[in-house]
Amino acid sequence: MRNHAVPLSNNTSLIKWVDKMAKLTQPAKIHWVDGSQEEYDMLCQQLVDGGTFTRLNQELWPGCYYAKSDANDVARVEDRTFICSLSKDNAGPTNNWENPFEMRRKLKGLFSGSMAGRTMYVLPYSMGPIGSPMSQIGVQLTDSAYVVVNMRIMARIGLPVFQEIDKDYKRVVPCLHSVGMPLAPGQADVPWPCNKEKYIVHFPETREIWSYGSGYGGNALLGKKCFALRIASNIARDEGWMAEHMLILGIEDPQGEKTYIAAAFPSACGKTNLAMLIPPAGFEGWKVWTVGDDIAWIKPDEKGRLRAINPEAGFFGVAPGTSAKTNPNAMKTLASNTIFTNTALTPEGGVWWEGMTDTPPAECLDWQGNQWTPESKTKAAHPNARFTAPASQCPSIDPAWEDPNGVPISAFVFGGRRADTMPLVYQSFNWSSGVYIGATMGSETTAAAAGAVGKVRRDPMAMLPFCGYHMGDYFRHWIKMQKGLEETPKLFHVNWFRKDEQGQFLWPGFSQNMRVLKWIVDRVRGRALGQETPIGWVPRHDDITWDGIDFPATDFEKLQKIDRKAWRAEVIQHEELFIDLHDHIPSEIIYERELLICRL
Ligand code: TSX
Ligand code: MN
Repeated sequence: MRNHAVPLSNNTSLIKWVDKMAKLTQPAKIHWVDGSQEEYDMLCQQLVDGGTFTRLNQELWPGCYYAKSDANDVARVEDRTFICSLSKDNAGPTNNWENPFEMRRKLKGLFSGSMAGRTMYVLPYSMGPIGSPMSQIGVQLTDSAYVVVNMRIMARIGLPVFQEIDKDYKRVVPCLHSVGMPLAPGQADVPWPCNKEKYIVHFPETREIWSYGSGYGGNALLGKKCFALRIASNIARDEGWMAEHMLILGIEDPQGEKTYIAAAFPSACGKTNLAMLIPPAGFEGWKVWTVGDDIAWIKPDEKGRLRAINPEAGFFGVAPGTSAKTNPNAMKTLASNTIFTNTALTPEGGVWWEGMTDTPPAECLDWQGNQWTPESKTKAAHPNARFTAPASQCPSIDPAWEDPNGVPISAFVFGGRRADTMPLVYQSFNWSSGVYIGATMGSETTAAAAGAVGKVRRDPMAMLPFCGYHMGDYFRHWIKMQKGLEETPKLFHVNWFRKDEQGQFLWPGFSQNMRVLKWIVDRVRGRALGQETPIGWVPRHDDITWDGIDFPATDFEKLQKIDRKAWRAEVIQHEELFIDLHDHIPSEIIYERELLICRL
């Protein structure tokens, strides 16, 4: 077997940094990650032996593993997430900020000896296809084998990335990660090491990430939220491109013409379900292709058109609610070679979660390892239980999903969970009024999230927790992006969640959303008509294709109703967010608000 301690790169600054961080963190061993299947299998076996992983029944779930996290390490920790720019003003009021020099001092203390008794993995990764001009490279030093095997699914890792680094023309983003639980000599490990003190820290100017105390998801898989959104949003702003919290999908019509859209939704809106939509009856010959379900990097090409890549290679999806009914493509994607975290474990060695099947298993072990039956008062799976599954296994994965030049984007769609006010779909008048729509979007809180249920929480472009700089400057960057474009994507807003007076959903959602996607495609292609309203262009009943469903025009009117009274209240709420950001808000946004008020 290869000696894992031997560096797999000859980049001297990388080797020096690894040495320096090893001196700080004091690991027992260093392992340079080559990314091979053999290495993956070896690490998974090691995780099984250590009690972190349970190998699932290989007949039912080939290549799949199951992990339970510590109960204090189940989600991203926004209150422990910091943007440490030189000036506090650069981070803005929506991010936690600390002086970078003080933060560095604090982190050095925390990381000092933090990997004792453990292996430090040197994990190179590419966000985006290796060698793509739109890709970015990071190296994560981590003391978690769980992180390494998850990152192998979520990103391109290993030898080919070291080769890119050795070409020495791309800057590498250094990422240091420790679960923060050093082992004294002879001390036994636990299945899910972590620390109750957590720090997820970004240094935007030096493009560095330091993460301490957590092994879970976005806290620990640093390529995803930390790099591909928080650090990349800074790089993108400086270089004139966009790092967005968006799914990317392609809609193919019966003539084979393809239209790509990128869509931003806050959590609990079913982003992954939309990315993998299967058209309903009545849409024979139509096909939806998946490029990505979470993050889009978008850049103008030489023709002045925006093109997007999915920087990720896998789906880190919320398991509860995912089923053969809500998302058959996701179920097929996660049927093999998938890591499940915090779902329930069935007696036959399978996984289960709320919403997966109509009838729960008669008994299982819940996400904390306790006996669970359908009579239990608690949930079998944690509401934030996840699957880590390879994108390549998705039946609807787009043939161009790894195109190094990305796919051309014709429309941006914003959305939220709104019981009232917001119609099923509308189109902005132009770019700046669309940016206003994205900047003011919001979603009603569900039981899964903290805070009062049913209150609208503003989440501009679904980027509030992920923008690595001042949100007002981010709006300005959006406004600016139109300049220099030959073809401007059209901007839309959708709401699958409007309710009637009885509290019933007015729209069947899921595959039926195809009807909305088709209207969007028709608008982009200059085909469909619509109607002008104070908030934008909307479809009339006849502008939507209703083949295969009986959807009365009166119901459609309720779905699309623009209630001027509700909209006046809405516009006043917009102001609340803007007050926080006022000294950085671009004037276009202020003017758009005035125009909206005038039209109302
Ligand atoms: O993902 C959802 N989408 C997008 C699908 C492409 N969900 C689930 C959200 C939680 C993550 C939806 N829920 C959608 C939707 O379009 N719509 C709804 C609301 C809804 C729920 C159930 C029904 C109708 C609407 N109907 C029945 O249960 C029969
Ligand atoms: Mn996300």
